[in-house]
Amino acid sequence: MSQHIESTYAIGDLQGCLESLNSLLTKLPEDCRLLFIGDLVNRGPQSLATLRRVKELAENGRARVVLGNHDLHLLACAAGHGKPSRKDTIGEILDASDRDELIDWLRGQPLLIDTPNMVFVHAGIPPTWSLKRAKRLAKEAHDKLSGPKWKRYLKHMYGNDVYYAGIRGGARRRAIFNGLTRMRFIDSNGLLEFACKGGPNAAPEGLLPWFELPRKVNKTICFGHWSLAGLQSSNNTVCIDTGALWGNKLTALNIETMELVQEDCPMWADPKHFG
Ligand SMILES: [Mn+2]
Repeated sequence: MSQHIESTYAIGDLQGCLESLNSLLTKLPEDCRLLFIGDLVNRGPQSLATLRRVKELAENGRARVVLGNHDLHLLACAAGHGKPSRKDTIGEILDASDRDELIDWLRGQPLLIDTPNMVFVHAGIPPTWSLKRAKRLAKEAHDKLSGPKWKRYLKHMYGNDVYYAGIRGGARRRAIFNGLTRMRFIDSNGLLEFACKGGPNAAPEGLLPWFELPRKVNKTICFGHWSLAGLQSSNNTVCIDTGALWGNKLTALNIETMELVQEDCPMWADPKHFG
């Protein structure tokens, strides 16, 4: 007898848009599983309540999460490295009574989830990385973040380092974070470029969206992070960040059938200002 298996929906970047999430969930099957593609918080209106909600869904066994760059930024601030900027909306989390539970839960989440048909990661997988390398580096960062020395690991998190064999120390962790959670454009030498925040069609001279380069990973990569790439499936990738934050849509993708369910969202920020 075949067992009933609940369907799974991957959900795009929330960035604190709790009402949009709640509305979207009413359109999905009640028993479905959820997989959040990262950037649960920041820039949007309800970062604290959103984080509490996703944590609750995860602890009820209904949701899984991969970490995004904004989630890592929150963890770095919680670790005492850096402060929220003027546009950030994570201050309410840092001030919350349940801050420690929220932060400890968040830092225990992975940077990559691999399934038989698809691999899930916030920004993508650099074209020169094999799936084995991506999983090994994601696990390395996850082990550090979920371990006792996590605060030290998040020191000096920002910098444009790119992975190479033998890379060590701060450059190594930055290369992992950059490759999995920040990457958009890439040059012909495989170097990542972070200054340009336009859409894929706004590529500066000599740069291409990472997903247009020949790649070592054969499996479909589902990612978020690049709302100006919008909902698109090209070259065996699918981007599900569709700009919930800036008045476009929050997207759920059924990862077995590729059915899409979307929610129209109010505008909270200018798309050029979210990084
Ligand atoms: Mn992001």
